[in-house]
Order: sequence, then C-alpha cells, then structure tokens
Amino acid sequence: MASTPPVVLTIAGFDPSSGAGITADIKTIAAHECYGVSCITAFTVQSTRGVRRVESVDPGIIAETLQELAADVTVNAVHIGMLGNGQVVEVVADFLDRERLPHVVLDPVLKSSSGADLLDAAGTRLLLEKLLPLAELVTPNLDEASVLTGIAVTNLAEMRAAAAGLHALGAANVVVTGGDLDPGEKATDLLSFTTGRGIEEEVFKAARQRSNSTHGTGCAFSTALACHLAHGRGLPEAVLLSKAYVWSAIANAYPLGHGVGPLHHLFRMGQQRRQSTVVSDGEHAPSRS
Ligand code: PXL
Repeated sequence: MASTPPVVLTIAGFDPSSGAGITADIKTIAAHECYGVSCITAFTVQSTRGVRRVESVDPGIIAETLQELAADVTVNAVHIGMLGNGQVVEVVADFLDRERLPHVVLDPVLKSSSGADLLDAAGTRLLLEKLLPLAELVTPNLDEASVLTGIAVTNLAEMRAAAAGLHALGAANVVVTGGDLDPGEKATDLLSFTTGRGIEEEVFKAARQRSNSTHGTGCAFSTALACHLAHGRGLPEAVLLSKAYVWSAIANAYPLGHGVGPLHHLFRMGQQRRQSTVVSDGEHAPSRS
C-alpha cells in the first residue's frame, strides 16, 4: 500500500470562485503532496468581482466537524483562514487548546481585498487573545498587521515594529507579507521567529509581477506554509518555498472571470513528466514510451 502523505486541516471560509478560501486551500494542499481535510466556517457569495454576502456557519457544526476529524485522522498541520465572528474564533480556539495539534498556521483574515468584513470586532479581539498564543506562526498582510497592532505598517521598518508588537501579544513566529508595499518596492516579506538565541529575522524579496490574477495569494501562502511545516521543513525554508510557490502560481495564471482572477494553484500538474511513479505489481506499471 502507498504511504499516507502528511494531513493538513484547513479551517476557513468558502469562496465559490475557488480563488481563496477552503476550495483553493485544498488545491494548494494537493499541490504540496499533502492530504487536505477541511472545516467550513462561513459561506460567502462572491466571484472574481468581489464579496457580496457573508453567512457564518453554526458554531456547533464547526465544533462537531473538528472533533470528528481529529478523532479519526492524524493531523500534521493546521491552517486557519477566514473565521467570520467571535463565536467561531472561540470554538476553534477551544478545539486547538484541547487537541494541541502540531504546526498551527494562523492567517488573520480580516477583510477581503474588495473590502468586505470577514471577521467582526469581537472576533478580532478574541483572535488576539485566544488564537495567537496557540499558533506556531501568524501571517498578517500589511493591513492586518496594522489593525492587530494599532500602528501604521507601510514599509520594512514598520513591518519590523508590527512583528515585535505581535510577539509582545504572544505570537511565537510572525511573517508580515508585504505584497502590497509601494509599487516601486520589491514584494518583501519579513519572517520574525523565535530561536534558542532569541528573536531572529529574515527578509525575503521577489520581483513584483504585474498581474490581474492575485485573488487568494494570502490563502495560498499561508496554506503552503502549513504544508511545508507538515513535511518537517524549518520556518525560513518554508517561507522561501511558499513565496516561490505563490510567485509561480501568479506567473502561470490564466484569465478567469471579469474581476481579479485566481492564481493557478495546480500549475505544477502541467509541468509533470508523463512517467508515473506509481508502481502496482511491476508488470502493469505505466512507463515512458
Ligand atoms: O483572501 C481572504 C479571503 C479568505 N477566505 C475567504 C475569502 C477571502 C477573500 O475574499 O473569501 C473565504
């Protein structure tokens, strides 16, 4: 029998256009050779043109779903995306506190890029109070880093200050993603992480791409991080590889819809050699012609 790949649990909202949210996360998890299990926290009515409506899922269903999965499957990493409201944050925090699952990556989703609220005020407060200390890594973008710390975050120095603020609030490791820095700047991410020597940092830069296919970059980045941690990689390598994955998924994207299109999460499928690595009984294994 084939060996089981690392299992990644994503707890996030549903975006019917599959650019962001749970269905996009499953594509990212598959692209990283992990098995994805999921818990939907909210439905959104949206397309590439933006979010029209948000409806949270009953917190009781979320609690039961998480319990059912954790009782059955060994989870190697957890990705947390859109949570919607404070009650959902509490249910997820209670679950993580009880189960102590490895490699919890918290993407503190507050708003969609089209401006819709994806977490209410009580949820934001509870995320800081209850979820941040339970996460191995938190991955705010500039706006999220600013809301969570109360300081303006528009350049690398302010990204450093925001990371320090998040450490002070209980975050062990932080990546502030700077994809939205001034267009003249490179796409710069700051990893600030706890080591035996104290807090260390690493800065990652990539050439900025002009693209209309950027819907869901935050979800893809944070989910890829959970996958690399599930595979046993260290934080700096996980950040580097996740950034490279998102960069390539943008570079390989195709046009879709009338608004901001999705990344091509599964771009590597088109690059695979035809030779299969699946071996059945040896005689019937596919081989190259
Ligand atoms: O990219 C943030 C995000 C996360 N999760 C869901 C979303 C969005 C943005 O629209 O819809 C479900």
